[in-house]
Amino acid sequence: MKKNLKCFTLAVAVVSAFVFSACKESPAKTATKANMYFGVAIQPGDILDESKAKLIADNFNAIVPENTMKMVNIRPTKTLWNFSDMDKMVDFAQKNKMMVRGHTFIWHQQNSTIVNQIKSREDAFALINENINQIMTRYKGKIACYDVANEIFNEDGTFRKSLWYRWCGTDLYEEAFRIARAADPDAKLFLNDYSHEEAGTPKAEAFYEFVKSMVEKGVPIDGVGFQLHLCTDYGLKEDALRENIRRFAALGLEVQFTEIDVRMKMPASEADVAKQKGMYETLMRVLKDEPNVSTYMTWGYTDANSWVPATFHGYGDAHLFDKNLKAKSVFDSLVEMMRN
Ligand code: 9MR
Repeated sequence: MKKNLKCFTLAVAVVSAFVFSACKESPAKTATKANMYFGVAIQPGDILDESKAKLIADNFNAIVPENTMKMVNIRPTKTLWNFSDMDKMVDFAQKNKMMVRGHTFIWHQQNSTIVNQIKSREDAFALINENINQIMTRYKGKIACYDVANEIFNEDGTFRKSLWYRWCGTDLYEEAFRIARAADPDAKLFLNDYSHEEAGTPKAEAFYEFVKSMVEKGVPIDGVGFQLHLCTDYGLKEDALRENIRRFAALGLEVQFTEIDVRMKMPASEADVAKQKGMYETLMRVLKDEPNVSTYMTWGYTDANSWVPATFHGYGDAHLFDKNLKAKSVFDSLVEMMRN
């Protein structure tokens, strides 16, 4: 009798575990149901490792190559195109029904040595034209949106004196959007930047005015990227963020949160951990409220492999999964917010 009871209890436990796991929806699915993109920047190794690939596919419904599509990697020399890592990422995304962001065509960093051969404005236009056409033709219908240009402003609101700007002024930026529109008319085209998310700063104002002028001239731009590399030391001014988002909405533009992370001074205090959670949550709440925001991309998923400590010495733990790839409570909270 006792043995029968034991068997019965065991059977009930097994069945309930099965039912529970069958019903438990993955965060990726939750995001899709919520009609939003919850994504992550990945590196080629992430999808070669089975357990990391599963973690990414289960928890996110969008990806962006952290470095793979940058010129230095995808076109290391004039005649050498290295599409293999990008192809793998795009295949991975297709298999798992994930959206892909393309990042990025025009930037002042991670260019290949081809740029040293630029001797004229025409050379600069020709190179960007080739790069955009090659990449967007190859991934037509598979990459949903692109950062056509990235980080073209300084903090004081002047244009960054990159090699692109020195050769072409702002003409190249605008032309790149036209080239991209022609290459894949269905892809959405973005201008992306950091520290311009809160209305009222010199950079935010200059960025907005430039984008407004593009819209007025009929340059084919669909939206703007707010990178949102945040730090608990500075917090986040929600009102100024919303004000900025709304003025882009008034121009008919989408805003995507493109590179979210929230770094903390290490070792992190309990207060900072709570503040970090609050900042991630604020962004999710803003996304849910503002109709022209539906993309929440995080810049890397784990503290084990992060660009943050190398760039901001003494800072870290900026991501949603810890060094052991365990989801932090902030991650669960974001999923809960997407669910409701
Ligand atoms: O995360 C990227 C890191 O691995 C690279 O070494 C670095 C090179 O500058 O670029 C990082 O990604 C940047 C992104 O492309 C644009 N916005 C800022 C990101 C963090 O620096």
